[in-house]
Amino acid sequence: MGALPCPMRTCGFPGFLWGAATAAYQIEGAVREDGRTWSIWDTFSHTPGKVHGGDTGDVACDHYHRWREDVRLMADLGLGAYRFSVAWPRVQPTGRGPAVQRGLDFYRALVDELLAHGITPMVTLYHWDLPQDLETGGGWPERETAHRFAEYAGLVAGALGDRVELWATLNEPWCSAFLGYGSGVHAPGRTDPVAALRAAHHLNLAHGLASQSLRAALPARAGVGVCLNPSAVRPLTQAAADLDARRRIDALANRVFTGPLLRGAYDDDLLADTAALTDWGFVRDGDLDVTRQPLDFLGINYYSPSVVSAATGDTGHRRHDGHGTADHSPWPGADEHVSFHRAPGELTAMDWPVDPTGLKDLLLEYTAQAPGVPLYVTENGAAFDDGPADGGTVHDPDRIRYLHGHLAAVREAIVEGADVRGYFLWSLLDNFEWAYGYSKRFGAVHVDYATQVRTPKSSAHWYAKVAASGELPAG
Ligand code: IFM
Repeated sequence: MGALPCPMRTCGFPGFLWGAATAAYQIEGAVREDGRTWSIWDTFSHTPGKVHGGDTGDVACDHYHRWREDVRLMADLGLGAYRFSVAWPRVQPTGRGPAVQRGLDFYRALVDELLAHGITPMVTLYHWDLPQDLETGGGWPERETAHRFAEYAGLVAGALGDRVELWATLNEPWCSAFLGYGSGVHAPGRTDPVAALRAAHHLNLAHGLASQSLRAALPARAGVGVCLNPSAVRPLTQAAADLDARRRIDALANRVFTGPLLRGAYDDDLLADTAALTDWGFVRDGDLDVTRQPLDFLGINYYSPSVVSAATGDTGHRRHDGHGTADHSPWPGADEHVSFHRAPGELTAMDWPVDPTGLKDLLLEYTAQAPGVPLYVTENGAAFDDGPADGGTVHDPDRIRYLHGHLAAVREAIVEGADVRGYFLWSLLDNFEWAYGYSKRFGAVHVDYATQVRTPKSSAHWYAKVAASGELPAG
C-alpha cells in the first residue's frame, strides 16, 4: 500500500512518539511477591460477583517475570515509547512510610531495559491500584489520601527521576471517582454519589500535590502531566433540553477535572446541578490553587463518543453510556435529567461505537482550552473478539481499521493546529480488562493466558510499519 500524499510538511506526524500503553494491575501478576500487598483491585476482584468469570489480576500477563521478553517484543515492533504504570502497593504497600526497595528496583530495571532498546518510558503513577489500607482508612473520598499520593509520587520520582522524563500523575480520574465510588462497577465498589464527588475533588488535589512533589524531585527537563478520559459528548438534537443534558454530562465527565486543573475553579453549573447532594464544603481555601499546576503535557485517552438527550423515561438508557448497566449511576444528580443514546457506528466488543471524529474534536477542544500545552493521545484502541493464534498469526482487521481511522483523525487535528506529540496504542498486550476480566482483548499482541505465549496480531505488524515510516498507509 502506498502512503497518502502529503501536500504539506505538517500532514504527517512530525517528531512523533509512537508508543503502546499498559497498566500494572492489568499485566503484572505477582500480586504477593517482593513485599507487595493488596490494592483495592485485589480485594474487588477476589469478591465473588464483581468481575466477569471471577477473574483476578493474580497472574495476568505475568509481566512481572516476563518484562525482558515484553521489552524485546516492543523493540522488535520498533516502538519508540512505552507508557506503563507503577503499582503503588508494590512500592509503598500500606500507602505510607518508606519505599520497598525491591519494588523500586523492578521499575528501575524495566526502565533501564527500555532505554537500552531506545524506547522512551512514560510513567503513570496511579492507574487505579490504591493500597487497600488507604481505602480501609477512607480512600479517595478522604483528603488524607491526596497527601499520601504526593508522598508516594516523591518516592517514585526519587528512584526513577534520573532516567524517566515523562510523568503522568493520574490515569482517568473520572473512572476512579465515578465508577469506583458512584456506580461501584470498579474497585472499591462503593455506590455513594457524594463519596464520588468528594473522590473527584481529592483526586484533583492529589494531582496538584503530586505535581509539586514531582517537580521538587525531578530535573527541570522532566515533563509532568495527567491522563484524562474526556467524554466527547454530543446532544441528540439541537433542542434546548438536549443541549442542557449535554451541558450536565460535560460538567460531570469533563469540567469536574478540567475546571480545577486548567482554570482553578469548579464551574457554577456543576455546583448548582449537584447542590441537592453536597455543598462541596470539602473544597478548602487554597485547594484550587494547588490543583491548577502548570502542565507540561495533557494526556487524552479516547475510545468512543457519547450521545445524550433530555430524559426520555427509558430506564435502560445507561446501557449506552459505555460504563455497564449497574443499578447505581456514575452521574451524580444527572439521572432524572439525562438519557444516553447509542452513538452511530460499528460496535467494538465492548459495545462502544467506533467514531474517530470524537478524537479529533477532543484534540482541537483541548488545544483551545489549554493553549500552549502539548497533547499526547495516551490511550486509544479497541477490543474485538480476536480468534486464537493460528499457525503463529492472529488476524484482526477490525483493529487495523479502528487504528487507521483514529490515527487519521489525529493527523487531521495536527493539520488544524493541535500540538499532538505522540500516540500510545491501548494496549500492547491483551490483559485484565477490569470488571470484564480476561473476556475482552484490547491487545495488539495476543496473550494465550494458559501458556503466556505472546503473538503479535496483524495490527501489531501494521502499527510497526506506521511507526517506522511515520506515515499512514492509504485506504
Ligand atoms: O483498559 C482500560 C484502561 O485501563 C483505562 N482506559 C480504558 C481501557 C479500556 O477500557
